[in-house]
Amino acid sequence: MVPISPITIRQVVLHRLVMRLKAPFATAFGTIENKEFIIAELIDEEGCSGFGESVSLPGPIYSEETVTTNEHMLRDFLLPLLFQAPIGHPDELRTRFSPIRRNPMAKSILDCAVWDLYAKRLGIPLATALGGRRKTIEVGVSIGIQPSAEALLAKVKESLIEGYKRVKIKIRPGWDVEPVQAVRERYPLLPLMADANSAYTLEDMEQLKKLDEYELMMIEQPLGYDDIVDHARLQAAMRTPICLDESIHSLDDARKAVELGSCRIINIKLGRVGGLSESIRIHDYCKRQGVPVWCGGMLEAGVGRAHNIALTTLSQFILPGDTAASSRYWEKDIIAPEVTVKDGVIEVPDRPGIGFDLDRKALESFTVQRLVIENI
Ligand code: OSB
Ligand code: MG
Repeated sequence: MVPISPITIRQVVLHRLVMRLKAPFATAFGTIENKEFIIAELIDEEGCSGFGESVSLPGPIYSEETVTTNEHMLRDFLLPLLFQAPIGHPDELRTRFSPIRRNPMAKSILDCAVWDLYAKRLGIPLATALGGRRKTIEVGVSIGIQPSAEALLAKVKESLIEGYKRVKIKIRPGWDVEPVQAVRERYPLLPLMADANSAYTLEDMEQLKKLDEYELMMIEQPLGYDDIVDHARLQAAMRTPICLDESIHSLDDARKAVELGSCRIINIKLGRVGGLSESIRIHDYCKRQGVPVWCGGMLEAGVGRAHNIALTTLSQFILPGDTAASSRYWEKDIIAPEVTVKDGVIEVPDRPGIGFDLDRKALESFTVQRLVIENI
């Protein structure tokens, strides 16, 4: 690869958007109706723009970060560090941001935008810059908690008609065996999994073990959002593989969870782990250990979706991810073209960077605030 000259960020625009989901998304931690997020646009000395999208929710209900804490971290801590010196390679941000404790979702916004800019300056797709080889990626759907088994079966049917081949359903105490059994009875061979979003404790062990009967691909994050100890006890008692989502924020977390036997599969969400550089480190470790990974989602708009697609081209992403089509969530997305899925497959764009253009008119129409920050 031809080396590039170091990147100097001249200006950053923080676009804050609110987009209404086509349908409310219900999980064990609450229901999401509107997606509120930041698109960070980093403009370099050549006038080239890189984009990153925040994945935190308006409230601290999935993790402790929120859209407003992300904005605070960006303005008061992370952007001053970004402006300090030119960037030779996106990886350098990991050390540059290391004095700032946690706040991975805030860091990830800039990490993703710098990776986009870096790939654009090299004139190559982001996927290629990350070391990904796949030209297509496989994806599934995540179906929120439904009012009844019939309603759930209708949603599953709809997804299969759209061509998706893997289905994840959200569960919680009182809505676990019934929905899993209903879907499994109707579709005996469907690749099916359940996501509990931390709604259980070890006291629920017997109930969780009942799920072993239904040949699930995995059960995602059954226990505490910050736990890897109880999960190891549960995994030892269950046949179904446990996949960790909420508990994994870094390569170290992943290593400790694998060493303890807390999970057999890892969901990598680039926001939750601080960006693409840390995602690659976790990916590479899991590949060495033979632990399958897949790319999780946070109901992203187009920019976040594009980063997820690029990440999923890495070789250890051997299980379908949650990056479904734009039209599953949005009447209108902020990128052109929108993300489309055919037979459960997304074609990886071959244009430089994230490979999708921002639809400036759409971006404008969802923007509720714009902050322009100069590097002086
Ligand atoms: O736990 O994977 C999760 C959405 C918001 C917050 C957490 C999660 C989810 C999803 C949806 O499951 C994934 C998606 O379709 O983007
Ligand atoms: Mg999850």
